[in-house]
Amino acid sequence: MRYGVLTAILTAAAATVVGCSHTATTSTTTSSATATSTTASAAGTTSSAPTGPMLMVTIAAGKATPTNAALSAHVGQPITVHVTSDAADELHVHSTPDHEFAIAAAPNQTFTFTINEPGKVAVELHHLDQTVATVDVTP
Ligand SMILES: [Cu+2]
Repeated sequence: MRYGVLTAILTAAAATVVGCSHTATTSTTTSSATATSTTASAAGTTSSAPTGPMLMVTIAAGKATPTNAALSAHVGQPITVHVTSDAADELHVHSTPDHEFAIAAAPNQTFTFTINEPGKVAVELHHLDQTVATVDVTP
């Protein structure tokens, strides 16, 4: 007879967590077309930051690729997302702290970020509600 009470409590607890918490912290956008020059030429003089993984995202006619690509990176390693899109969207990196980038309807947009804590981090497109990649972050 007491099982009924227990079930009610568990049901209430399960109903709380839904979707991604959308903290409106606008992380400093140090991205866009200006930061592209260094990686292209290997003969550059400034050599310090090790290049991390790169993700190519394409958004066209309401569809995005890839879907949940597997990336791996180390803590603090720069991760680059290269986007070509025909629509505005929002790129959300579910790390702590999170990163949010505004995607324009334009080709060749580059966003770079780092993740400070180990774990699995989802990279989402908010308008299309799609996870384009999950980053496995190791120490
Ligand atoms: Cu999100």
